[in-house]
Amino acid sequence: MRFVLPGLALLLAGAAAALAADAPVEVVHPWARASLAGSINGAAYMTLISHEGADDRLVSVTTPVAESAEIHVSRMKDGVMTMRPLGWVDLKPGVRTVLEPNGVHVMLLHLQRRLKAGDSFPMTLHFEKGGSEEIAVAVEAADYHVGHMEHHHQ
Ligand SMILES: [Cu+2]
Repeated sequence: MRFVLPGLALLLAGAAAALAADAPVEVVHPWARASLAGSINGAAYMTLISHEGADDRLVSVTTPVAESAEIHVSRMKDGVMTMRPLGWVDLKPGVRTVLEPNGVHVMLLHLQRRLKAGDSFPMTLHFEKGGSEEIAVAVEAADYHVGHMEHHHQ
């Protein structure tokens, strides 16, 4: 057994590399907040790692779960969290780009249905060079992220 485990680890590492090679941009833990009562918008987050040899950009996002999806960035201004649209998200080869609460996020405008914890929905990421990538976004409990709920459009 002593010698089997390192071999297995190598195999798994190989499998992960093969998966990553299939998609130019690796998407780690795509998730969205469960809808609060009365909320019509939502937000999705993920970590992007480009495996291309050159810079790329996430330029747009589409999903059937919302009327439209926009790339936004949040920032604290005078004690209030505000956000504005970003034209794109820059990706550097091999560098983790994190979309997270209080930072860059995918804004889901006019949700077509309530997002419930445990559900998932499809989303397509469009990259400037890396083509398009279909992912499944997991819906996670909203109360897990209390404190990041203040969203005001400028
Ligand atoms: Cu937003």
